[in-house]
Amino acid sequence: MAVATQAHSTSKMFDEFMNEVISGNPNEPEFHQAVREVAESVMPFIEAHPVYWKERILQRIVEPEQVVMFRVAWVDDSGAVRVNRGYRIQMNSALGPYKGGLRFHPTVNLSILKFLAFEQVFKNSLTGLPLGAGKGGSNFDPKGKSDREVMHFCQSFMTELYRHVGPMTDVPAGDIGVGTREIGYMFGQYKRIRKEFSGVLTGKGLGWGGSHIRPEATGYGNVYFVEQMLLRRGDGLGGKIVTVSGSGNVAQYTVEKLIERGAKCVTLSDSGGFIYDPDGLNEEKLEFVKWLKNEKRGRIAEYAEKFGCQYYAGKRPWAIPCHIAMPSATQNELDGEDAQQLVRNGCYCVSEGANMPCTPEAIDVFRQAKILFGPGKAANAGGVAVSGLEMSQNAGHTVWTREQVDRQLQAIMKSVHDTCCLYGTKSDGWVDYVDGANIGGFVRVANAMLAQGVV
Ligand code: NDP
Ligand code: 2IT
Repeated sequence: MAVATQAHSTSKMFDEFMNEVISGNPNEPEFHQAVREVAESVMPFIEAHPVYWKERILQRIVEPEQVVMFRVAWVDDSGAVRVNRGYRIQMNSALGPYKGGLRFHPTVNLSILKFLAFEQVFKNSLTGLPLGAGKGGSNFDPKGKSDREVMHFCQSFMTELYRHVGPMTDVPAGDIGVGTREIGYMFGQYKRIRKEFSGVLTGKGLGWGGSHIRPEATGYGNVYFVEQMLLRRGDGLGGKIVTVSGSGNVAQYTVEKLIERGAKCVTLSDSGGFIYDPDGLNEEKLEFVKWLKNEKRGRIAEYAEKFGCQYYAGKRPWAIPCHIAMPSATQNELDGEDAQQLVRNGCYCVSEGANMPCTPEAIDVFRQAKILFGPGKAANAGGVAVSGLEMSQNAGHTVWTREQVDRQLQAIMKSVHDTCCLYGTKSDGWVDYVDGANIGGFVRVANAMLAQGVV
């Protein structure tokens, strides 16, 4: 189905809706940004199907079902008392239990978590799995903290959060600053308080309820999504030069799959700067990155020292010529000028591993140039999809093999891609994946909300 939609709709309905969102949620710029992008795609669809407007579906979707904010007090290694703020945004339960990650980073605030929870609604819908949407976290900074300090923080965090979550209610997972270590400490505390070994969190260790491929899922999934976009043009990944940002969970497994597919990844970054390795990463270099970031918890600059390549302090990798760019660090890390430079340098595919890494100006540049642009809510849906598979395994008291999970992940990414094409193909055959993901994600959750009445 080719849906005739126009980017940047400025209809009366759109303006009325956005004005309400902005005045009702002041000082939340990231939330406004995420809502505006979806509303631009979805409003023409709503205007063509007025029941969604009459039943105030989008107006209900932007209102979290519940927001929990709480004090997290803990004691550091020196015996000093520390205080952080914890959050859980329970955004939408029309499709299943609330589902989405926890982020521990000093920049965390209500606006950032609401934008992430809002994106999650559409992303989780696109997976086709029974997953509602949520997000949470804290302004706690794990950097420079000992394992013991991280444990004390996680225990204090879960001592409040346990009241609000559960395998049929809300199932958190990892995000920036939350990996298997943090999930382990939180799982241990939940089990201790509730006396219950259950699938209350995903991203658990393989030996204690975790799923094969969950650590790999977001990065692998994004590469599978890129393959689908390329395949539609009879193209593939072999020999392609790829720039990746970040060097955490998503970036590492993006690179792993790219190497396997014969592409050459030439950059990685962290909050200090980026490395440029014109020879490309290989398995040995990637093993070093995993050790450096996951065990030593060091800086990406050390890669440049070890392998004798260039490190650019305080810079982002988007000026490096590439065929494909995969931003995989954080929101708004690729702006309009970066986008222009990428397109000028011949980049023809950008796929978001991170959530909202491209600014609205950057997305405008990509859409105007009609390059392949995979928005995060579609391209990085593999992570939450395998979390959904982890929930199924936990509920069935079973463990699937690596091959079984990987096959399902590939099938889900193909289906997410097909949904984008269904709702995003324009009259000239070009696929607007932004419209496709937003409308495709909206339809499933909106119809569930219509069926479930005014709640
Ligand atoms: P990690 O904590 O494992 O890694 C985050 C990486 O991003 C690190 O390299 C970090 O650098 C860098 N980074 C964080 N903040 C900034 C910043 N302000 N400026 C520059 N670099 C920064 O997180 P993930 O890899 O899990 O998450 C990366 C992105 O992917 C996030 O947007 C997340 O929401 C998204 N995502 C994650 C999923 C998952 O399953 N984990 C699923 C879907 C999306 P440093 O080491 O210096 O902090
Ligand atoms: O942004 C995301 O989709 C995640 N951080 C993963 C969420 C999850 O529940 O696995």
